[in-house]
Amino acid sequence: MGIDFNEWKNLLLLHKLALDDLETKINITAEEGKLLGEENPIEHIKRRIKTPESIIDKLQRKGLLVTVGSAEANLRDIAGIRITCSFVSDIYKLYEHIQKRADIEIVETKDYIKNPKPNGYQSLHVIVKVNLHLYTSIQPVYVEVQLRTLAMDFWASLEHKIYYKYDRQVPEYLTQELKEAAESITALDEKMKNIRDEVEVIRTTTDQIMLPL
Ligand code: 0O2
Repeated sequence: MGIDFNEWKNLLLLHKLALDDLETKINITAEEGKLLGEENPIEHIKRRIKTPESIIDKLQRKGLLVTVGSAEANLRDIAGIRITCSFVSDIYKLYEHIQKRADIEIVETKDYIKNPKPNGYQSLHVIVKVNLHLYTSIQPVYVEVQLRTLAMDFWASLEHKIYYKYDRQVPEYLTQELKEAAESITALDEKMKNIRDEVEVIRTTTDQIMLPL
């Protein structure tokens, strides 16, 4: 039986609007940071809305009722936003900011940076609830926010391609290599942080020397 796209249209539209809303909030924060002379913690933002096929697939995998109502009640990642940062510290800085905001409610946090998945996957996952102010009502909508570094993103996108290329049955030697690559990613993130800290020390020392007496 085919999918009745009309049935899903409203659900997907709500999630699109929630993404618009959240992305604007995050961009305002980044712009404000620039005004205050801070470095922008965000490298880039990507967003996606699950297709009806992928929503149905997930409901079936979880043994849930395959209806629009069931998707709305049970899934919290129909809308997803991925924020890529240069440094791990930027991720936690943004996370703290989201925690403090009164207009975004954090519902669940999964820290795969402090506790990577067994395959090496790293990211900070945060399910948030935004209240969408519509004409006639205020509609709560869930969005999955994934925060990761550029290096983590590089790893995850390659792993994702390999996972689907091998139809979820990745050969053991590749799994092992991906795990090793994930360890290198952690080491690289740490090294980049140290370089940034060193540059920061030089910059503040130079600023002090340049200060008029
Ligand atoms: P897509 O195409 O990105 O939307 P749940 O959502 O609770 O049923 P789970 O696994 O507990 O399932 O959720 P979790 O851990 O928060 O991960 C959900 C999303 O994180 C995935 O979405 C991926 O985007 C990403 N992710 C999680 N684990 C991995 C991994 O091992 N490798 C890569 N590359 N990405 C991962 P979707 O819906 O699977 O896919």
